[in-house]
Amino acid sequence: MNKINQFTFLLFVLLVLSLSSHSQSAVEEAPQGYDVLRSEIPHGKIDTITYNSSTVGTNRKALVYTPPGYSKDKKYPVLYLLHGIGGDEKEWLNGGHPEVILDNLYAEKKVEPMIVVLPNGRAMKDDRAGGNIMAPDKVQAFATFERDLLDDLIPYIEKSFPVINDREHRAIAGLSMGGGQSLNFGLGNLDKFAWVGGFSSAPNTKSPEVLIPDPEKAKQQLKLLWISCGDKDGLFRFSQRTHDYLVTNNIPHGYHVIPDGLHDFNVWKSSLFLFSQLLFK
Ligand code: FER
Repeated sequence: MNKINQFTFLLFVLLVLSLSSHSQSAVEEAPQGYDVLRSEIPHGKIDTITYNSSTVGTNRKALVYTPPGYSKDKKYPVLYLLHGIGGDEKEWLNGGHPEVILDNLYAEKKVEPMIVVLPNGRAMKDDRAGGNIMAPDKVQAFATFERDLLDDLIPYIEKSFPVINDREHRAIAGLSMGGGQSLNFGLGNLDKFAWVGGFSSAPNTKSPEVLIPDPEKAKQQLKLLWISCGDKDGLFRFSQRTHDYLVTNNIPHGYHVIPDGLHDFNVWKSSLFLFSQLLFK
């Protein structure tokens, strides 16, 4: 090779290297077995808690996953992990087994010790998922949950568990309606949450200009904003439109598009796998 060809070749190599390290498509995937129960490793624990909701005027239930090695002598950050329109506080547990995914990650030291709270995000007296789940009062209850979360559940968790109670140690994420809630509540309360994730976010997601009216403030305050969706999900456009606005306004974020991904737990489980490893680091 002559000098010019050598130079051209070097430029080409540098170009390929820089493309592969920045490309959005060069994302890692959850490896085989990430969601399979391993009996030989330590396991976290799941408890049901009951808190008094001044918002709803009832006692409400949530599940709490504490990690392997959990101790009241340590202090933990907290992830609030929200369900979809057809679910309740047990949807993640029954459909996604987040405890298996997280136990496996702990066994490989790939996740920061944290408490995961699985609330019921339908803040109304009858908060079960029965009947017409699309009824206006039930959909409204997903918006009302913002007050229940901030005024009732978070204070309960913070007085009942050894948690670090500041924004940098509080995350919110969820699937579908819960994804919309997470973006709405997280970005709408940056003084409360520094880590925000929306998986397959639903039409309840506020329009980007309303979600992030002040891009500079969001940039300063956010530790992580992470969006995922399957490209075959009928709700894909809600994630895309948020992503487009974030790109236009230079707001750093993760955008994970799952090829052929649908509106299902394959997407939500691998999203939890990827998102949880970024938290509190
Ligand atoms: C809608 C379509 C889907 C809607 C909500 C959903 C409130 C939620 C889906 C889910 O949570 O899985 O029009 O309107």
